[in-house]
Amino acid sequence: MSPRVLILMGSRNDWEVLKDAGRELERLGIAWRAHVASAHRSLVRTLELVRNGEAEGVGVFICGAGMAAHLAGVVAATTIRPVIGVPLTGGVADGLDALLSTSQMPGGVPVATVAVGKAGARNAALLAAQILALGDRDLDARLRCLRVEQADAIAAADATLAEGDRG
Ligand code: RP5
Repeated sequence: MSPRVLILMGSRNDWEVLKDAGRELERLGIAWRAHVASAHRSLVRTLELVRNGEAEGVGVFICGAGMAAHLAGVVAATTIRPVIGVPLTGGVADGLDALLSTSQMPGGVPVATVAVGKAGARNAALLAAQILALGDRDLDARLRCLRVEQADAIAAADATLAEGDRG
């Protein structure tokens, strides 16, 4: 099946975090594919993967990178499909460097930047799903169910607080 979401990561070491995006997409029944593709170490191949993905019908790109995290920006410069950047920890500022590199794009080439690390990887998948759901009623329904389940889980967690814990 052709992927609707392409996950790219700057290093094999980033997969430990980015796999949470794949897991979330899987849960929502969205076809996806992942590649290690560095903006710095393998630029030409990265551009090829983006162009091939676009030709295959990829609707959203998720790009995770740490340190001088230029992957999402380079991908956004190559495609007009939405690009979601996931900044990763590591480097001298432990994620703050990647957050700024990913989010501070010049006007004209947007990257939707999510939180640093695993929460960001998960939210990148959900945001990709929300974008795709604009043209997919079944996916829209699955996302609405997920929100209800999430709220139910919080209510269930609240119910586990002992009376004394409530003050
Ligand atoms: C970035 O540099 C990668 O996204 C990774 O997060 C970071 C370090 O890469 P490795 O040295 O771990 O391969 O390009």
